[in-house]
Amino acid sequence: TVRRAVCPGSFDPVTLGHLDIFERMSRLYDEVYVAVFANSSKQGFFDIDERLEMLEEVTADLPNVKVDSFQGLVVDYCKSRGIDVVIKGIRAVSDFDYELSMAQMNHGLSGVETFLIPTNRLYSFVSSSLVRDVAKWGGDVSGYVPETVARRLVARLREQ
Ligand code: COD
Repeated sequence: TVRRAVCPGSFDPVTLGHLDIFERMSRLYDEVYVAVFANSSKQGFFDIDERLEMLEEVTADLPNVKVDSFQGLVVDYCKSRGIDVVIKGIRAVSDFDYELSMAQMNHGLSGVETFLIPTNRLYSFVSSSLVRDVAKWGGDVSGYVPETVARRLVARLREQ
């Protein structure tokens, strides 16, 4: 049987912390789905298509990683793709409470398992929102996001 896992997220934008998790999981699973979940109540900085483009670019050298998007519940996404494991990165204890309750909710809804993976210590303080904020005020984010993302952030902020 094919072992499939999903890394769900907003990825607005993808960071080196996310990418590190994708790479590590691509060695453990036959197929890793990186899925952008549209949050209807949150406008977002990059639109879904731009986030998908960036994800495609940064995972191009990982042949078993598939980029996707979905509107709805993670458990319904899993059912539709035949996925039985959800992967979440844990940066610090502060991530744990929220991830634990989502894992328990998702398990209760459909029996899907969630594996919490400790982040690479190099990226434990990196989040999409901090990256957006630093970039917004002209700070250098090149150590925290892939090059293509850094370029798009600068270009986007110049337009505004
Ligand atoms: N290093 C490692 N992992 C990281 C890092 C980092 N530096 N930064 C973030 N991560 C992890 C996060 O912990 C998370 O697991 C994942 O990467 C994605 O991060 P984000 O910030 O892009 O995404 P979130 O946290 O906004 O995503 C939330 C979801 C989309 C997963 C959640 O809202 C969801 O499941 N939505 C779908 C609807 C649903 O099913 N809701 C009910 C859930 S019980």
